[in-house]
Amino acid sequence: MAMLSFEKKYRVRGGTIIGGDLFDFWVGPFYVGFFGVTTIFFSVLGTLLLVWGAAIGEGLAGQTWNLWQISIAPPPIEYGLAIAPLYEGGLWQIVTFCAIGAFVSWVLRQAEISRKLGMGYHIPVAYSVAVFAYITLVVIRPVLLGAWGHGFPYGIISHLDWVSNVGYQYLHFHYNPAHMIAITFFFTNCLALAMHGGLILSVTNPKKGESVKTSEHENAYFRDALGYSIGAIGIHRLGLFLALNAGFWSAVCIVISGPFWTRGWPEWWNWWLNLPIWF
Ligand code: UQ2
Repeated sequence: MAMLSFEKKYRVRGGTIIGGDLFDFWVGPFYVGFFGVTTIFFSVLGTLLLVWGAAIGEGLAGQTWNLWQISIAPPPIEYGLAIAPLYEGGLWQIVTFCAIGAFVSWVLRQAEISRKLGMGYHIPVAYSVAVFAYITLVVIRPVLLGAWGHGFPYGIISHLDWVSNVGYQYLHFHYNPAHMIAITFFFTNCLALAMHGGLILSVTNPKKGESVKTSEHENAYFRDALGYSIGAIGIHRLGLFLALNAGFWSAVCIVISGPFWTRGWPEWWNWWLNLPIWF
């Protein structure tokens, strides 16, 4: 692949966390690095194990090549936090290990590239929140509940069934206060990105013969419409804040379900009725 004229300037040595110069090179447009190698290793191994598991079938469940029905499930609850036999959840455990290995490798590769370019760590920090949400689901919460069986199965339909079942286990999951906060962040994030995307496209797509509008126009639009403009950097800080909080409160809402609250979520709100201010 051809290198863009300015790209060479940014292909600087150093910034590696592990391996020194050993993997400090590019393959085509891609930076490799030690963590590029470990990312490839874990993602290829994990994916092959999923395909292999689907091919041989797991436990009593008959194998299927129906893409929607393929599922690699965690061990039964009875296995607790032990290592399970391969076809009784062991495969899920190894795949989970590979997934975490690949995700953490990717975070560290992002960090190496940030260091190399002298940038801040915003990108690896942001991605880490998504990885944290995944690890909360398949490690932190299962460990707090004492069984790997509390992880979610790796399958298209099966993971949806898992979400539905766990939701109903708490009667009505929408009464979970952390879930409410997470959803509010997701929706506000949608609003902010729609406003930002809409604004940028509107100023950069002038009619034929007209020139692209400036940041003055961007500010003026929202001052006219709302009496306030958050600014060009501000909107990106807001976007990062909203997105990170959406992921973070998602992790919180599931980790408190079980380890810290075992009844239905609607009942949690009884604290309000139990305030000593009513007569
Ligand atoms: C803005 C601005 C941008 C933007 C957007 C706004 C010039 C290019 C979208 C407007 C954003 C506001 C008023 C904040 C809205 C608050 C929430 C919680 C959704 O002012 O600066 O830069 O893209």
